[in-house]
Amino acid sequence: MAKRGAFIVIEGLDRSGKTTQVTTLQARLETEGIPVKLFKFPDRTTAVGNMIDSYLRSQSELDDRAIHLLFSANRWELATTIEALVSQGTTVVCDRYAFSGVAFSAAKGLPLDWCRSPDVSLPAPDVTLFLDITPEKARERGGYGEERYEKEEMQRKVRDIFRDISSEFDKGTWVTIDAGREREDVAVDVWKCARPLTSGLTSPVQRLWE
Ligand code: NYM
Repeated sequence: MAKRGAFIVIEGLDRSGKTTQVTTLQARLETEGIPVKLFKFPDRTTAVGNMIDSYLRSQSELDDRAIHLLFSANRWELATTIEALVSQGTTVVCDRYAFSGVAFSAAKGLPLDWCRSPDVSLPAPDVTLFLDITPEKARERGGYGEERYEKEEMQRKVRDIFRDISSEFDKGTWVTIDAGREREDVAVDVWKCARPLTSGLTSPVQRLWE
């Protein structure tokens, strides 16, 4: 039976070094000769992504539920591409996914179940690596940026919700990594989790929250 590629999601709080880790993992996979494609959500390049970008930069206002659905639509518009790549043997690494969608919207006060529902049945990651950092450590790294949500109070709530979400998954599919350490040490842990998946998988891609 032909093996498929892995679907690896890296989630994390702002200032957790997520983008660095995603890029490092991509480079490592390439060095090992494993076909890899990187995705990042929100993908601001699509028509839906343009609306999200404008909202995040406070250039437009949207109802909390409307923006939540746009974030989800942004994933759905790429879901078929992700699945096709994985089934052709490419490993897909994704910078944020549905878990960010739930965590950020629920932190604004929307009900958790409501937040989850538009993302039900998306391709489920084989593993989600959650880069965890305390708001104190994030502050040491120069604090947050200028976009919406990049405030300490919000980040605290988001962190709590990520923890709630993580408790629904078993240890094999959700791994919390202490991202408050040196980037090289974090990269070692990321690779340790990703490596077992790189020899290919035979099980079909699962559906999220089904
Ligand atoms: N974000 C991201 C959401 O609120 N919902 C989502 O579904 C996703 C994928 O967008 N603060 C938020 C989290 C971030 C912001 O992400 C932009 P990034 O990784 O900074 O571009």
